[in-house]
Amino acid sequence: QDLYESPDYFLLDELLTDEHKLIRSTARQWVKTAVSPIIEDYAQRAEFPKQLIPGLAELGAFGPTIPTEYGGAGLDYISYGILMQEIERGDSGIRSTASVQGSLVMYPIFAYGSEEQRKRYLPKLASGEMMGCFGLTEPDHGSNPGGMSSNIKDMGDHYLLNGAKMWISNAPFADIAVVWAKDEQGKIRGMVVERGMEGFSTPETHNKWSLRASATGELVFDNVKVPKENIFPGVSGLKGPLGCLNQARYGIAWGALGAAMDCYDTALRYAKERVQFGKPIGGFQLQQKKLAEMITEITKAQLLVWRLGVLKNDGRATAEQISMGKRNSVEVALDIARNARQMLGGMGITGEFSIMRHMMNLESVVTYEGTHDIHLLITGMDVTGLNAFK
Ligand code: TGC
Ligand code: FAD
Repeated sequence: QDLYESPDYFLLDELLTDEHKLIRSTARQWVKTAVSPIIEDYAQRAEFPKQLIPGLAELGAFGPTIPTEYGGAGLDYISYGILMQEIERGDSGIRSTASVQGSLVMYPIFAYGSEEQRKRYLPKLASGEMMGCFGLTEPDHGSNPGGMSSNIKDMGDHYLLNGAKMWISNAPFADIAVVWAKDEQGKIRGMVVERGMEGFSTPETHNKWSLRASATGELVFDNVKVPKENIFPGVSGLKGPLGCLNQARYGIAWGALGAAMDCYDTALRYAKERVQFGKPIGGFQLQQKKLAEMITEITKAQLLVWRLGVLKNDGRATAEQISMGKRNSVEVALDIARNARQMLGGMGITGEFSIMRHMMNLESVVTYEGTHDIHLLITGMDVTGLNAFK
């Protein structure tokens, strides 16, 4: 028995396996019982609910596609997408924590790390015993990470790391950070920096109106000695961090739809119950237009992400297709959140309902992992062959 209505206008459940549906109902149950009752309070207080970490780990949300021999869940990409969808139905900030841990910390260690690095970090990250963050963005280099100024200097038996990262999810409490910095040849290298290393600090970012239940911070490196065995041997260049972003952006393409579905479900229920001028507001054409457009956009986006998942399972999804999926889902979700909020009138701005929180969260989701504009330019370049970035 499902816990609440879930839009499935085109019977897409028929495209899912029994395992996918089991993963979905398990995640849904967990979100309903562990996340929904507490999340508004944590968001209002701007605090990350750390007690959710073991539950996320148990669901397999940390490294869903990482092989089981390293502690990952060994699932396919549709399962990964479903997990992100259900978690973001609860809150984008909680999904962020899972995205960062799985796609931006575990994935690079798995894909670019040495066997020793994999064994040292992956099982603890999968179980949530160790938490990680991902440092790419800098104060002066957001959309253009290739311009980064963080750097490492070869000192013989170790590297000396200097620089700063900004807007880093999970930074205030992470045990390790996957950090990208340029070597003396100007090549971008990835490495694991551990909390406690001298010269490494993680000041928290305050006063966010968005993603309030997710902890955000800076990473500051002041002559940090990074042992050579902490550098990823398997990659150099911007394709290293961008390869991780493909993984996370894919999850967001599914995740944002979870937030959209929650807003739609809430608005639909409210429209049937709220009476004005003697009838439910859902009986007025203007409100029906909003609901009809919401379910249409959700359905189109569901089909897109499902197909993206199939391509990803086959190893055929391109970075450009993932960009289109991320951009479309977040735009759909943000439009739906804004319209759903209006449908609830004054009640829409309160914490009694989840819509305003989703709406504010999605303002970060539309910016991080590549802004709306950047993903449009990626599609533009793909179809024209012409680079409009610079
Ligand atoms: P460009 O010259 O195009 O490419 C440099 C090298 O990278 C390769 N490449 C990719 N590889 C894998 N996946 C991709 N998506 C790739 N895109 C490009 C490319 O083939 C090339 O390789 P090689 O071997 O020739 O060197 O790079 P550019 O400097 O022109 O930049 C391109 C651009 C603007 C698209 C890229 O930099 C970009 O995507 N910018 C947006 C930055 C971004 O998304 N930052 C996200 C930070 S992390 C984050 O936000 C986490 S939020 C987490 C949460 O809480 O959920
Ligand atoms: P800018 O790059 O300065 O962009 C400003 C505006 O200019 C945007 O509208 C952009 O679309 C536009 N613009 C930029 N370049 C072009 C162009 N060529 N053509 C047209 N328009 C352009 N980063 C991490 O590394 N790790 C994290 O864990 C992480 N978590 C985050 C959590 C939150 C809550 C937020 C808000 C951000 C997070 N980020 C993280 C950073 C995020 O990825 C960046 O904010 C994002 O990439 C945009 O960079 P910027 O903020 O510097 O904006």
